[in-house]
Amino acid sequence: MTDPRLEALRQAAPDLRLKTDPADCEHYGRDWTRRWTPAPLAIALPGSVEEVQIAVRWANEHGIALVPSGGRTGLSGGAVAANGELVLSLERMNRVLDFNAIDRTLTVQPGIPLEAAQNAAREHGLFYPVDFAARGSCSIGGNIATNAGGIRVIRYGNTREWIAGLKLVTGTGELLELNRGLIKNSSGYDLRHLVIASEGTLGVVVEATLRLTDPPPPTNVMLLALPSFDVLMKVFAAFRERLQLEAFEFFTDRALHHVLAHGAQQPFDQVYPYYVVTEFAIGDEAQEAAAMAAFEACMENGWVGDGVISQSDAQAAQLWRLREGITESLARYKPYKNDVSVRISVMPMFLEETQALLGQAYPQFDVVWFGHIGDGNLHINVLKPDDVSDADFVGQCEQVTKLLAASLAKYQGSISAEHGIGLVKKGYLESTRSAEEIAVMRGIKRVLDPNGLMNPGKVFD
Ligand code: 2HG
Ligand code: ZN
Repeated sequence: MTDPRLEALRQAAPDLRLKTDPADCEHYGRDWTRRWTPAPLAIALPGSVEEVQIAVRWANEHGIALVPSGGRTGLSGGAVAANGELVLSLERMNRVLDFNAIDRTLTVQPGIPLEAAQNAAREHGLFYPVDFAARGSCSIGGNIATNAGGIRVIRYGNTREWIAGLKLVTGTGELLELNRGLIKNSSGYDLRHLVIASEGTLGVVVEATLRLTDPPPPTNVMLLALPSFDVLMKVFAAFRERLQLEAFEFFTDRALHHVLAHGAQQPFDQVYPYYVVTEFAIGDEAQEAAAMAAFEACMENGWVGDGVISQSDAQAAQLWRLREGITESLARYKPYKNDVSVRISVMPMFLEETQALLGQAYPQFDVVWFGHIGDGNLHINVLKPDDVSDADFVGQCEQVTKLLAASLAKYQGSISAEHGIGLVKKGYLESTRSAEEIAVMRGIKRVLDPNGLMNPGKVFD
């Protein structure tokens, strides 16, 4: 290693692992977006909070930008390092530090995968409810950075709800301990919540205390086939009214087509244009009867054309695979992704308008819709045809996203429901946040990161 700046870092922290191999730079320099060419200066893998602090102080001394890095399963370019940054991978800091049965908390290092944290909670008879398909590879630090949502938000809320406390190394290398696991704390600004969803722009999360809850009741999973789009919110209302919903997810026949092509099993003999996977509590007979009543009401109204209810855990997993396998089944088409949200009450109007907009704007592209409809969150994946160049494709999709952003501004929605702004959505931040709000965000960043070294260029310039 010849770069004198890296030599200085090695001397300051002899146990800090540094990687500069082109293959490592490629691997650690990007997330699931494939738009940017990774070009970091190097990768640092700290093993302790002190090493993170040393790296941050070193970055300030040498004016080098830092990109905090978790599982890099992000979809907005938040963990991309394409400009000579030092990637600070937290993957070695992946342990459970403490379980407190009385507080019902689990304290973890940021590099722990979501699934490992879920399993640790389960081993103690408790439940960490944030959940989504990337659970095996994403990290808790990354979940905090984006305020990750997923498939159980309808019941449990986003990551934010489950962070009882966290430790942050700021952009100047100070260690802040935020909220300390307290349930009640009215002692001024709650800086913990500023850090959640800040996408590594305010500092590096080096520890998190997760709140745990009771394990969920026994549940059933139902797959519903819908004859048209406009009945979707009616089906949702019918189920929500009667059942304690743990999840309510929708996808289109195009989504199903790709998941089936990827190895999943065909659920119905007939093809329907829209589908819903819903999971709900069946703790007692009354709840089971309510589930059947919701289903029958939808059938009678013609809102549902067919349905299947899981008879075993294996069948439940099979039904879930139809929804959870979508992102992976689309990856080879380099999809352009929108991740938008509006309030549930305006969802029917917004969906109608968006469907018309996208139908006109993308007549030639395969557009796949799915998402957490019960949370007002829609994922739109536009698939790149093989014969269109990356640049042309992104250019066309950006034009449509401008129109979508205008519609979101009208409905007071968000250009990023759960994936973050990163690099991908920063051009549309103004559709979701006022100029005054963005100015306040910039001011906050200046306080915690005065030299602008923490994940620069992400969220805003
Ligand atoms: C999901 O809900 C994820 O499956 C990924 O948020 C969404 O790939 C996407 O657009
Ligand atoms: Zn999602």
